[in-house]
Amino acid sequence: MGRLIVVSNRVATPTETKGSAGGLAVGVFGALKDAGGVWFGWSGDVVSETVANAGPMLEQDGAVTFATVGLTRKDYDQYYRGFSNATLWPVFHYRNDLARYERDEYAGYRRVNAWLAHKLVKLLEPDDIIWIHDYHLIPFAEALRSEGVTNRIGFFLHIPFPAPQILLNIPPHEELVKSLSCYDLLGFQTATDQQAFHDYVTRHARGTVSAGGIVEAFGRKLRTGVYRIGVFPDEIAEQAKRYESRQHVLELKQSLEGRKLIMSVDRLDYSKGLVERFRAFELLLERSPEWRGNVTLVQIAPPTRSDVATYQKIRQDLEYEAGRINGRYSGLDYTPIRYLNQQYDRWKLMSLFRESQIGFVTPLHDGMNLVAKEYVAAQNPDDPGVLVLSIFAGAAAELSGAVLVNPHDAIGMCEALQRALQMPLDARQRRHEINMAALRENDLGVWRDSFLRDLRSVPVRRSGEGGGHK
Ligand code: GDG
Repeated sequence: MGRLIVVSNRVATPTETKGSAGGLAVGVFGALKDAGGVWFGWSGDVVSETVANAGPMLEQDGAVTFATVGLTRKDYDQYYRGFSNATLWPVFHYRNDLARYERDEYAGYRRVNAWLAHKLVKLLEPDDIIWIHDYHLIPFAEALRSEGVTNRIGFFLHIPFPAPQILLNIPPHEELVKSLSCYDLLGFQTATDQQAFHDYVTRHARGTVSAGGIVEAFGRKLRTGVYRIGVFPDEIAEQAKRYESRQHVLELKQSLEGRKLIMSVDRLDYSKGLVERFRAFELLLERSPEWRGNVTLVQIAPPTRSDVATYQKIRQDLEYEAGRINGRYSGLDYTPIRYLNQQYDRWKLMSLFRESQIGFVTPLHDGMNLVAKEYVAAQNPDDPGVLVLSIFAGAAAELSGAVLVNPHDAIGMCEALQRALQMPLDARQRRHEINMAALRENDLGVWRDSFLRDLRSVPVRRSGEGGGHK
C-alpha cells in the first residue's frame, strides 16, 4: 500500500492530532499514521517572501511528516482572505449578497495553488495517493497534473456544493469545475451536494453522468461519491461523562439555579444562523412568559476570519441582538442569553453538552455540522437532551431523531424549542437511540476509510496522462 499524502489549507500540529482538536484532525491523522505519509499545507503564518520560498518546514512524528509553508501577505490577502473566504465561502453557502469577486484575488488563488503544488511535488513518491481537502484547494490537482504527477488524487469538499444557478454567480465557474474534473475522485458531504455537481456538469459543461457517479466532462473521466463525515461517538460519550463533575460544569449548574439549559456552539460565521437563533429564543420568551427566568441559552461562538469584513459585521449584529434581548428579559439574577466569544477546551464543550436539555443547531447552510453530531454523542442515555436541528445542515439527512426546523421560520423554531423543553423522557430516549445508531453506523473511521478505499480503487493513470486537460 502506498503512502497517504493529505493536503489541507491548514495543517494541524502534532499536538492537536493527539485529541485536543478532535474531529477531522484526529480522523485524518489516524489514516496517516496507518499508511505513513505527509500532511502538507499552510502553517497559519504570514511571512516574508524569502521565508515562504525557503519552506516547507518539516516535522516528523512517527511515520508522519508534517510539512508546512508560510504565506506572504499578498498571497494571504488574495488566496485566503480574498477568493477563498470572500468569494467561494459565501457563494457556496448561498450568500451571493455577501460575496465579492475580484479578478486579481482569483489570479492569486490560482497562483498560490500552483505554488503549493510545486512545493509538494518534491515530496511525492510514485505510489503515493493524494487526498486534497476543501474549497481553498480546488485547482490543486490541475496544478499537480501540469507538473506531470500521475498519482491518484482525490478531493473532499467539506462545505455544500451550490446549485448551478448559484454557482454561476462566480464568473470563472467553468474554470473551477474544469479544475475539479482533474481529480480522480470527488467526495461530497450529502447526496444533494453531489447532485448539484452533476447538474452543473450536465447542464453547463455538456458532460454526462452515469451509474456509480461516473462523470465525463472536459475530456476527462472521474468518479463522484457521498462520504458523510462523522465523529467517534463512543469516545465523545466517554469524554463527556468523565468530565461531568469538573469544576466548570458544577459552576454552570449552580449558576443556572435549576433553569433549563439550551446549548449552542459555532464558529462565529454568518452561515451558522446565529441571528435567527437568537430571535427564535427571544420569541420563546415573548410568547411563553412561563419560560422567562426559567431557561438560559448559552451560545459559545469563537471568532474566526475576523479580518474579513462580513465577519466583523456578523459579530456586531450578534452583539447588538444579544444586548437587546438581554436588556428586554434580564432580571437582577437572570440573563437569558450568555454569549461567549471565546474558544473552550473540547472536553469542556462535551461536558456542557451533556448538562443541557437542548442542543440548538440552526445553520442557514452547512456541509455537515459536526457540532450536531457531537451534541448527540455527548448526551447521557438515561436522561438525554434533544437536538433541535436545521434542515439545511448536512447532518439532518442522517439524524432522524432530531427535531428538525427551518431557520427562516422563527415561530416554527420557537415551537420546536417548546416541544423539546417539554418532551417526556421516553420520547427523548427513543430519539437519542435513533441518532446514536446513525452516528455509530457512519462514524469518522467509516468516512475516512470508504473515501480512501474508493480512491485506491481508481485505475492509475498511465504516464503522459498527467498533464492538463486532454
Ligand atoms: C466545516 C464545514 C463540516 C467550535 N467551537 C469550539 C470548537 N469547535 C469545534 C466543534 C466542531 C468544529 O469546531 C466545527 O465543526 P462544524 O462541522 O460544526 O463546522 P465548520 O467549522 O464550519 O466545519 C462543516 C466540517 O467542516 C467538517 O467536514 O461539518 O459543514 O463548514 O468539532 O466542536 N472546539 C473547541 N473549542 C471551541 O470553542 N475546542
